[in-house]
Amino acid sequence: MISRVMSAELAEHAGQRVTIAGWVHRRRHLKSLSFLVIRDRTGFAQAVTATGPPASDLPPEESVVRVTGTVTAGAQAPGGFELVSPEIEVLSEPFAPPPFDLYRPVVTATLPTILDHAPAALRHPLLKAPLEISAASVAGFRETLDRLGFTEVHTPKIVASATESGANVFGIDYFGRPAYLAQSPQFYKQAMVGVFERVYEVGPVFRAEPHDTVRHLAQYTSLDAELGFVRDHRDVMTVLREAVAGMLESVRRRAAPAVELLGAALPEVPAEIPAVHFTEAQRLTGEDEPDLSPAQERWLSEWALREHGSEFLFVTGYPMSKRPFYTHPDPARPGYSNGFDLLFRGLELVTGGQRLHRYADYLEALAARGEGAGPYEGYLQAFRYGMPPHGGFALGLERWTARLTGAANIRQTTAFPRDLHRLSP
Ligand code: AMO
Repeated sequence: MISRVMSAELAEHAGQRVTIAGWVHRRRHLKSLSFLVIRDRTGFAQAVTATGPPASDLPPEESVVRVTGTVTAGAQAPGGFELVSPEIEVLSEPFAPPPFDLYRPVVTATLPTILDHAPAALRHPLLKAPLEISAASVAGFRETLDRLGFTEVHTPKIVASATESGANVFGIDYFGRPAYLAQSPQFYKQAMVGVFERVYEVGPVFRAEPHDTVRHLAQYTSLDAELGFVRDHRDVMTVLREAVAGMLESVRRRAAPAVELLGAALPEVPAEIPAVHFTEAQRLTGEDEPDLSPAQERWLSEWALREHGSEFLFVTGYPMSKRPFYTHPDPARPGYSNGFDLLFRGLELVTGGQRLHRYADYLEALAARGEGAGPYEGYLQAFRYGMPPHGGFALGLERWTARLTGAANIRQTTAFPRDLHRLSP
């Protein structure tokens, strides 16, 4: 490693001559003083030259430099300490200026410009912050499920059949055979319940979404969990509540500066998240469509906040006709399922539920939908050999981060979004 002190540690080295390294965030010249602000992974540090070159002679913004100087208290410096009498070594000179000024406290570029120039643009603290919150959320998800006895699994993303409905699946040529990009690890996470009882996966999933919306991507990160020996979907909802609470706790602990920079208001997770049955949700919103519209989801979220003081709301018991064939019916209400969604701040964040677990039930469910078992043979193997009652859920990471940070567009919450139009960078 290049030997260096991190910017956040300068105070521990007061009076010493140390070396820091990072990117030139900003050059400035004030009277006879020139300032160089260096950005590293822990924050910012400032170097001051009293008699040195004017700002225009300092290495330009986004140069990668090593700066050796004496750590001295400086009231205006980030963290209260700065480097004086610096020697500057340039490790890499930028070939071109960044697409917009990365040092300005506000982002002056439009979203398309940001996305077109993501490798540089994401260095801006405001654009990096959602990614820090996203990373902290995943760490909290893993931590919580590890604690609850789950095993992390990694399942194939090249698969032989669609899981969530044929319509929005990407087809690929797999050595001359048709194959698909996985829309969800659904079948594999269920199979792995037969191996580990409790599993989770953090991975990419692919949806050929034909619509350009602020909440859909063609590739997103799915936080999936699946667990055996449940009584019904309510046990899954309890685990999901724990996972969400753990994600928030981790964001508070690991990403506090990003939360503060964005002014993000983090929600409280109620000890028990309020739940309404699908039919009750329809009654409340005064509509009886077979699915909930985005407008109904927004209305229900406002209702939950008003009536229950909760930014989260479970909607349970979706109609069987609106759920995939693996969904377990509600034994007490014909036509309705043991499937649920979790709404968060007006948006569907999670889908989950109890699954069928008997082989014969799968054959019957497929037949009822006019489908043969053929394409699902690989999947159905798990159920030939004994599976416990089980269920699980999938949480869309980018939607979560968007709702936490107040990002209007899901594209602001992932480094290199893929959508109808965007394949590069
Ligand atoms: P579903 O298809 O509802 O369920 O997806 C689960 C969650 O993933 C997110 N999501 C998306 N995020 C960004 N862009 C998209 N195009 C997109 N589509 C979905 C949402 C959604 O709630 N196998 C089931 C889950 C399960 O039952 O375990 C499934 O995939 O946040």
